[in-house]
Amino acid sequence: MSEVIATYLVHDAKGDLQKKAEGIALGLTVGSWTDLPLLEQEQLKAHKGRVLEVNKLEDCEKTNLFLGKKVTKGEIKIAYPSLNYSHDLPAILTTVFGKLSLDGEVKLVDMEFSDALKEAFPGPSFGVTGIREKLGVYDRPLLMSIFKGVIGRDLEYLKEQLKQQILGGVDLVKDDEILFDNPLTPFEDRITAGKEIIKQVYNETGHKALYAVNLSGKTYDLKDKAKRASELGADVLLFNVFAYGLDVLQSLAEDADVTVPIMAHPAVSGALTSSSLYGFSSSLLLGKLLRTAGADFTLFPSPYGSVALNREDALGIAENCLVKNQFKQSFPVPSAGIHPGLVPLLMNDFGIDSVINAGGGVHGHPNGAIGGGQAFRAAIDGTLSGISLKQAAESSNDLKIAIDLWGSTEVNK
Ligand code: 1AE
Repeated sequence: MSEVIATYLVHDAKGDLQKKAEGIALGLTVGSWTDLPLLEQEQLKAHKGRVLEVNKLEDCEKTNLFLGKKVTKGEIKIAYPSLNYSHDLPAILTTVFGKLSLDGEVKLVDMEFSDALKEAFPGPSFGVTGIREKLGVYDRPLLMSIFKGVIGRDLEYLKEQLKQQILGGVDLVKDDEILFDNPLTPFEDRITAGKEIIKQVYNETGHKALYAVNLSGKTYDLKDKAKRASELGADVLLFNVFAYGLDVLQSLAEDADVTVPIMAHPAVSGALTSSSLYGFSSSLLLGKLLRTAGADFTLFPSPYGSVALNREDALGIAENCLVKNQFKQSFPVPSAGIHPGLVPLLMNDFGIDSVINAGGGVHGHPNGAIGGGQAFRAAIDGTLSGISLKQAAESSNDLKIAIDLWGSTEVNK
């Protein structure tokens, strides 16, 4: 049967989880049921939401105190027939979590799409394998750095910053998500300038890199801009998906004239995921749904830096990016406040198929962005060869300086 199965975490003051589940399943599909004449019940049967599971979870005193009432905590699963909605995310999300999202005590933790329904979605166009092929790097996590302090600066400044970062050995450089189209560094000029620098460094050193330019502006202008970026040979489009919507990402990803990988930034998503009581789980929103809608990369806060997700959530995102299914894999990109001393923890958690992403941890290095990039690369190589960061630092002064400045955490296996 073609359907979506939604899993919710619920907190019910009435203490009757079964009744709550039935109320949701009917309320979001055919409405009241038992009052209907039998003939109508028969006619509407195929449209009715079905409660599949109701599991009571251990009560949480902290939640009761926070809400100022005693609630019963539970997890419920409901199946929504795909007959009820067109096969697009706006219709599906409105069905499974439309008005229900306003309840304030229901969190959507997972959605399972039947195979027939998955066919309506593109998944990533390039995925982990396609990005690795572009770079020719197959055996280690990728390293990304971020333009920083570029607002109010001109193209020459950006070019120099890009050059320094790539010379440090990073594989990708992304725009800061707060750099929009502007007269000093217009979108198209950033693409052509970026290509020029990348080519120059490649000719000098043989090191390949990709630049992710921030695709921004009004929703209805995005497609034309993305197509133009493709014509100009942009490497990657950075996209603040949650300022627009998942369906906008999908329409870019499935457009045949947009021939560039898409990197999803999590800006604004915290408003949708941060509560333990309501909103979306991070693994669903930043993992499964971004991948389904076509993100080749998904950025999210790692468990260790300045803005941290809890470890279980961060691992859940990565799992949903990489689990084998009919879509290509998205690259998980644990980010925010990352420095070289965190590399063993990140590689232990996220493995080889991930991107280590750092802004301040590259630019804040006393030897500049070149030193920062090289410190990261030494940390990655050392961790891959099974030695401690302290040992790796014996042959990399940049790594030693980074560890002295920011500290390090080893992983004991
Ligand atoms: C979760 C996104 C991280 C990001 O985009 C960013 O700019 C991080 O900067 P740093 O590494 O914290 O300086």
